[in-house]
Amino acid sequence: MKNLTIKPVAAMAFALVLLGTGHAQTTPAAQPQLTPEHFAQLDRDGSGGISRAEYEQFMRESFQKLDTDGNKRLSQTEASTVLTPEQFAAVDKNKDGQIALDEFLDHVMRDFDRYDYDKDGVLQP
Ligand SMILES: [Ca+2]
Ligand SMILES: [Ca+2]
Ligand SMILES: [Ca+2]
Repeated sequence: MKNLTIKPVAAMAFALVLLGTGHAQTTPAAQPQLTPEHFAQLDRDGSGGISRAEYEQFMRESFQKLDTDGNKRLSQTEASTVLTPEQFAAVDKNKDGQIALDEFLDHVMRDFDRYDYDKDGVLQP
């Protein structure tokens, strides 16, 4: 086992910002730190782990919060609090300059799978 780092969860940048604890405005590329408090907010049912469903639900809500004009797409401006231009380009698969919900979920759920080391569908603290 080499990977002993405690969850450098990239997508958690979204979470931290939307939980109001991040400082992504000034340091969007900074490695987010998932504290027990953040974890507890994502773990809706208090099971001690973050399931795919809990994660997806949170990310859907996050998307809606970021989408300030409600057009179901994130512009660079709307996403600027959580994504660097490079990250935005990576999520914007079809390169139309907007992040649609499916592009967003595709990206964050891939992160979920990446950090779910034991592949049991749940992120443990
Ligand atoms: Ca849970
Ligand atoms: Ca929008
Ligand atoms: Ca797009």
